[in-house]
Amino acid sequence: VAPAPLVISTWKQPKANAAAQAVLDRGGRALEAVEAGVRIPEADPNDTSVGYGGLPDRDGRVTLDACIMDEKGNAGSVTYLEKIMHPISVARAVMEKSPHVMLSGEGALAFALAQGFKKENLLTKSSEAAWREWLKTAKYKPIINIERHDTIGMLAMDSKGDLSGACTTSGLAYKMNGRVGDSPIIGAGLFVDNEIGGACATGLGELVMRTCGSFLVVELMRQGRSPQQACEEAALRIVKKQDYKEVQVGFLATNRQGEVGAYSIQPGFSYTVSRGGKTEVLEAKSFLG
Ligand code: SD4
Repeated sequence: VAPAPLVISTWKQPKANAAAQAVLDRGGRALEAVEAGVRIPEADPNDTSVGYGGLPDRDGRVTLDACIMDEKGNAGSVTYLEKIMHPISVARAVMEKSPHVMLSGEGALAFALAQGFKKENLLTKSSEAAWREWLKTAKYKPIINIERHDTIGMLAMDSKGDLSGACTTSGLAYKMNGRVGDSPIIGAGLFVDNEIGGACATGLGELVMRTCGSFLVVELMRQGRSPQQACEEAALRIVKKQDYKEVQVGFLATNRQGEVGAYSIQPGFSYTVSRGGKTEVLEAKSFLG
């Protein structure tokens, strides 16, 4: 199989992959592809873990985290961004049009508005209803493998063999107000090094942040591990030190040769691979599988 073009994403994301693939098919950059790809779940009100329709924090606020990295090692990120449907595009604007890597909260929103993004209400009726229902017991227990389409992390390789990645989420439902997860943190939720490969993570961000998960996967590949071996070792690093029994973390990675690896703690982590005109949803091997 030719290594590129290639699109891989966390969870079952055939529509997102198709949007990214379309960019690569017309010769576009991997960066353009991952942005176009993850904008699909961001705009989907039925995806309750990303963008519009995302479940709110415990105060009823939808707060979004996203980051993006290109083949030159440039990076952009937004955290705790409210009222903007496409945080990934704001992250890209931070990367390309600001002197910074990460903007947060009100500052990120002001920057987005100055860049021409529009303010929108992202809390759908059904997400609001779910939150009101949750308030009755108000027990915080992150759910494993939410509906099998969750936070999206996406990596793409274009026809030049260049790699880019994107990650976007509304974070964990009913998190504390102000909580930021792994997804917008370069090296935790996403890392790309064009010389080696790229990795992204999904699941309970606290576990990923404590181990710089995606950076670790890329560094393990640098030391000679295959993407599969690297994802497994990064997950093992987590289970050795942290309480993993009832939570999920999944890693997904590719190297420059276009080999793909995925591994999770709990069974049920699916991922989507598009290459050579074919898209497949696969289930990762898991520690407890
Ligand atoms: C977070 N890692 O905010 C995200 C959530 C996620 O699958 O990936 N859910 O911690």
